[in-house]
Amino acid sequence: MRRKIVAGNWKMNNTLEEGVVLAKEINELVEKTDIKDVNVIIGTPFIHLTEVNKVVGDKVAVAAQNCADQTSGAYTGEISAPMIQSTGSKYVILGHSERRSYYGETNEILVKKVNLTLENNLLPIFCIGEVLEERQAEKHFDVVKSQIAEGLFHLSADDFGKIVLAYEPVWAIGTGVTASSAQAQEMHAFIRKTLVEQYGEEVANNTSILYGGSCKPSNAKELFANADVDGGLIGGASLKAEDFMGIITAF
Ligand code: 3PY
Repeated sequence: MRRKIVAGNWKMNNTLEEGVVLAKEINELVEKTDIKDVNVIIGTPFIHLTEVNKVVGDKVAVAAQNCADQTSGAYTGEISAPMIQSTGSKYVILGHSERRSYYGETNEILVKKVNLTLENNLLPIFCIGEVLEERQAEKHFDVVKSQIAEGLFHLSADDFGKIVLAYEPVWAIGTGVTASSAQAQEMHAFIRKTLVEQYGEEVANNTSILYGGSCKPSNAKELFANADVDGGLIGGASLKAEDFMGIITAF
């Protein structure tokens, strides 16, 4: 059975103090609400990981938003998977479109990051998605398929089983534009079919595929009602505890 997941992506927001306050607020709301079987994750900047892990209970897991493509050594400014693991975090968001486009993250680099994440007992939330021009040129299915194949299909079925996928159409990130519920379902179903072809029905049916890109309390219900949408990777709306809860309770 695949898991329902709502993961926040705080991006580069919040001082350490602000982040701890927000994490406490989210944790409190999650603890007092009957959220049934939804896995809640908060993806914080690196500086928050240790402190946020101290203030959340076992209903909230913590994710880093990136990791280095090396384990240790002379890589000034980088944070490695073993370092993330030592903070008590469980997940690493990898391949977000902002990292792909602003920091030149290629599928080749992502293969190294995925491998290091898994080797260090962390679970990747692997982001994929097309830019507007690719959708307009009707290349969106090919783009997403090749991001998955080049970034992840070197994995054994066992390791692939640890991956959470997040489909984030780049044209919907930070723009206020959301993919329609039908567009999201169409792509998620395509992704699942791609996984069936590579790993078979069981692995494909057990993989959580999240939708990301301007997901908010007002549209989450409709998006999550789709058969192949297993939750969301949430940007701006994860920065306010009430909004984030509005999405967590939208299933
Ligand atoms: C967004 O919702 O804007 C995101 O990029 C989530 O990762």
